[in-house]
Amino acid sequence: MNSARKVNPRERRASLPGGLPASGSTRSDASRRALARQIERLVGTTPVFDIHTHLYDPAFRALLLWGIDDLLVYHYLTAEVLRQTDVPYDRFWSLPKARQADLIWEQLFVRHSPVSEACRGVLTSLNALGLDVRKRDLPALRRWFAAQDLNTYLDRCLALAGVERLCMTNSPFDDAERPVWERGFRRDARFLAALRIDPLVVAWPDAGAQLAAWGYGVSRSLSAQTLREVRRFLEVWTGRIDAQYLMVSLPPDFAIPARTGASQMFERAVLPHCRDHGLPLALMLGVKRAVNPELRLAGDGVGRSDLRALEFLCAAYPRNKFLVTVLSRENQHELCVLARKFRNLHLFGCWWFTNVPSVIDEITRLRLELLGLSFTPQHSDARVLDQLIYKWTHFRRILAGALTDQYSDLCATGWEPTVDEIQRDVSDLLGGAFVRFCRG
Ligand code: RAT
Ligand code: ZN
Repeated sequence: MNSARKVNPRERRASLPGGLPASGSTRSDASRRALARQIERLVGTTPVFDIHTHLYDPAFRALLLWGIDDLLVYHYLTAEVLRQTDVPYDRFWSLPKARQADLIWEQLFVRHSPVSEACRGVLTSLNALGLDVRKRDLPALRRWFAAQDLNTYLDRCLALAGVERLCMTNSPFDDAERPVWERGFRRDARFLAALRIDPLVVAWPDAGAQLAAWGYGVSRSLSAQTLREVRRFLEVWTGRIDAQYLMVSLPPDFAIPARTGASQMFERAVLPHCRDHGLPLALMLGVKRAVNPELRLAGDGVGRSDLRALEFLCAAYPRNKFLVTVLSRENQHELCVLARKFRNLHLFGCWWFTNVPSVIDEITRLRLELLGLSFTPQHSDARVLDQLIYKWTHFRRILAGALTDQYSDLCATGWEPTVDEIQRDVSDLLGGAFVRFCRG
């Protein structure tokens, strides 16, 4: 990966089509193909800062998931397999991971063609790793993964995905994760932290009971003393993990200002904390948790969010920075319009159910048309290391297609983007704009 490839000035001018074609469509088609190739190369070789994943620094050991069985039992695939079989839910969950993976392989890859985005993704990753997917040989795949050394494999996955740095999702409320932070460890500089605070906002007073057990002087009611202690908790964890931003996912009906605990928690603890530390707050809007609890992690759904809450936040708190993604396709246009109104709002990612090629293509084009380059079009949300490969391979292809159309339209006006200009723009889209927003 080389981000700022040096280009000699002659190549820079020569390699791009120059404005309106002088004569006939042949020149224009050739110009467009050259432009497409150039953009494909730049998008394909620019390193990514993946701003939201569920991967862990290797120091967290077993929490960093990788390999064929974890790829297969990804919750996007468990949702699909539990439609294809009539295995009772509790029977499925009682199976060991490898047997769940067997069932998923059999049902979603062997008995039916693996055309869904989550299925195809497994194959993209395996293929990029040099494995022969035509053989449909799961035991052979397992043998290959069993022979990998994690550290070497980690480097290889990051290189194949073109990911330079990534943000984890770090929750002090997670009993597996918390003790690792408390013990301390040597950080891998490629893995940055993001402080996830859902329970504080959506599960008070249960979260308060946790804080009390950890020695914070909180009560059930959000008294001034309790909110001070919540802020102390945020201080401690922001410092401990060196958080790049705070993050929360919210249901479609989230409202603010409102006479609710969540609203108070935001206005009197979370937002002041973020302001004091100059940290953005990432809001992931529109998730309906546990629509079908029998599916466990795969059981969440989507609803159209009331974006008046976000409008209020951006307008009432101009000194706060909001990183926002919405889960509902129906919210995407409204969200772009809001982002045009507020410079403290940075859109990111095609989240979860919108992370499928047809919807990514639509959302990315809409954002380019309405916002230019001041957003971050994608994050991977990878939960399994190897997924980075497919999530970014698939996305880069869509981004290159959308950019080719945008730059072609520019060329048609007589404006000639240079290679350096396109490289600058692509670097912004793949992390640069995010970094600037966080610093600004
Ligand atoms: O996309 C996912 O993996 C979801 O399960 C969620 O984790 C979501 O991304 C989230 O961060 O809440
Ligand atoms: Zn996520």
